[in-house]
Amino acid sequence: MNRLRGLTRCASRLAGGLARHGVGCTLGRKDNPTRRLAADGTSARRNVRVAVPATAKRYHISVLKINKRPAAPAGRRSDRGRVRSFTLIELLVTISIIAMLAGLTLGALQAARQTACEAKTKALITKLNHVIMQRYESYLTRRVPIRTLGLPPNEAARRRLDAIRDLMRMEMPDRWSDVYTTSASGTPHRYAWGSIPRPALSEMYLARYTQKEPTGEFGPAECLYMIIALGMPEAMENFNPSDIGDADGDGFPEFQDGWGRPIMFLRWAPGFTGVSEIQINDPVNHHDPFDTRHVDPAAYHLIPLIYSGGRDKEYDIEVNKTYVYDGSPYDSGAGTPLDEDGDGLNHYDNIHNHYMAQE
Ligand SMILES: [Ca+2]
Ligand SMILES: [Ca+2]
Ligand SMILES: [Ca+2]
Ligand SMILES: [Ca+2]
Repeated sequence: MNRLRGLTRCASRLAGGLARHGVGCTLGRKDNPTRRLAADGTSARRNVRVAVPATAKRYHISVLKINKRPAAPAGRRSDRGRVRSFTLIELLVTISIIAMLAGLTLGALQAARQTACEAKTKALITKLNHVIMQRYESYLTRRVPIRTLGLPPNEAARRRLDAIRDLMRMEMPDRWSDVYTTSASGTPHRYAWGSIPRPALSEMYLARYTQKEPTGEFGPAECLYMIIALGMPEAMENFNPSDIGDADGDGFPEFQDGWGRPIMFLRWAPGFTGVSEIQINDPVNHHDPFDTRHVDPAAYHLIPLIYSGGRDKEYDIEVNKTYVYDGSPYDSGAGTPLDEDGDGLNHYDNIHNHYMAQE
C-alpha cells in the first residue's frame, strides 16, 4: 500500500511537471480517471503507461495533445484551416508546365489539321487528274475538221497536229486569253488552218466569259472548273460542294484545296519538266504521243499539271499570264518554278498530279 501511495505521488508529480510544460494529462485509474490536470481543450491523446508491480492496481496517465503554441482565439483560423500560398517560383514553374502542355496539345492538333488538309487535297487532285486526263487523252483519237486530202503524209500530219493543239487550247483553256483571243497569228477563235469555226464547247466558254468578265486572278483555276462544269458536267458528281469556292469573288468558281486555295491548272507546263517525275524532256524516248509521225522532232510528252500551293499556300509556279499560244506548246515557260513573292522558292511543298499519276 505504501508503494502504491508512493507511485501515485510520483505519477502526480510527473503529471504536474508535464502540465507546467504545457502538457495536458489526466491521472487516475484506467477504468475511472479521477483527476484532470492542465487540460487545454484539445482532443487527440496518446497513452503513457507507468510500470507498476503486478500486485498493484493499474493507473495510467493519458497525455493529451502537446500544444507548443497557445490555442487560437475564437474567430481566428487555426493552422489546420489555413491555406498555404504558392511562391512566385512555384507559380512560374506551374505556368511553364501548363504552357508547355498546351503547346504540345496545340502542336498535335495543328499537325493533325495539316495532315487532314493534305489528304483532302491529294484526294481532290487525284479525282481532277482522272477527269482531266480522260479528256486530254481523248484527243489522241479526236477527229479535227481540216482537209488533208492530197497533201504529202508529213504535211497532213503536221496540219493535223496543229489542229489537235488548237482544239486542246480551245476546249481545255488554262487562261482566259485562250477563250477570248486566238493565236497570235491565226484567225480569231478559229483553228490556225483554214477558216473553221471554233468548236461548240469553246463557244460556250466565250459566252460564259462575256456574260461577266472575270478578274485576272486565278484564271487557270477558273478555267479548270469551267472545263469540267461546262465540258464534262457528268463528272461534277465526283465533287462535293466543299471542293468548290470562289477565292476572288468574281463569280467564276474554282476547285479549292484543303486550305481553301484554288487548285491551279496548266494544260501544258513545259517548264515543269525539271520538277516532274513523269514529264521527261526526252523527245526520243518520251515523244509527244499526238505527233504520231514525229513531224515536230523536239516535241516531248506534255502532261497537264494540276497543283495546289500546299501548306504554305504559295504556288511559286510560272503561269505566264501574258503568253498567247502561237502554235508551239513549248515556248510559254509555264510550269517553271518561280519565286513569285521574293521570299524564296515555295513550290517544294506543292501537291500536284505529276507524282500521284504514277501511283
Ligand atoms: Ca478570277
Ligand atoms: Ca474566281
Ligand atoms: Ca507551296
Ligand atoms: Ca516564294
